[in-house]
Amino acid sequence: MAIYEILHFPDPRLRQKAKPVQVVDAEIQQLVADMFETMYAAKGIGLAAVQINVPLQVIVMHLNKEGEENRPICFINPEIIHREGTMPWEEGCLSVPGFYENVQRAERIRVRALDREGNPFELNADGLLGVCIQHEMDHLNGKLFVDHLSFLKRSRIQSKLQKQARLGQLPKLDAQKQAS
Ligand code: QAP
Ligand code: CO
Repeated sequence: MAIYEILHFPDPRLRQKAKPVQVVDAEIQQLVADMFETMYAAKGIGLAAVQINVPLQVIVMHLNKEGEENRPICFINPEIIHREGTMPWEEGCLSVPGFYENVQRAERIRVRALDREGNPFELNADGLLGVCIQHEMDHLNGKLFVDHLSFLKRSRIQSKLQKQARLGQLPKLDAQKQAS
């Protein structure tokens, strides 16, 4: 098991387009297990492989909503085969920490994918599950929820995260200075 580093917006590696998985073998199953571990450690509800710099069509999800569908789910090579309606939903993202904004999404979708054993399944989804699937599938196309916002909102989020990343590096620079 391993916990991966999650890339943060505006890292250009988040723009990679994920390739379909050819065979769900032991290596992919290890990736899925590591993605769950990484997502739980970061207290997320969904994670796409692109977010840990693995450009493959793999998504893990575990909604922590009481009473509802709350088992871990894995989607390999997912396709949305039906969508209807539109609605706004407030989204966040492990790659855009600290920011939450409304995004327009389909109200209801039907998804086809492979599970972590490589078996095909289909699923109808609405509410948080439906939104989360659409959000994670965007990642597989190199797209982030901030791309659905206005240029101004996205630019503000980008500069705040870049500033935070710079400040986050200061202690390391200090340590380097002290060492030299
Ligand atoms: C995608 O997002 C999602 O800002 C999954 O500081 C989110 O797991 C789809 C997280 C909401 C639909 C609705 C975000 C953790 C986790 C943060 C996540 C943060 C810590 C986000
Ligand atoms: Co995300």
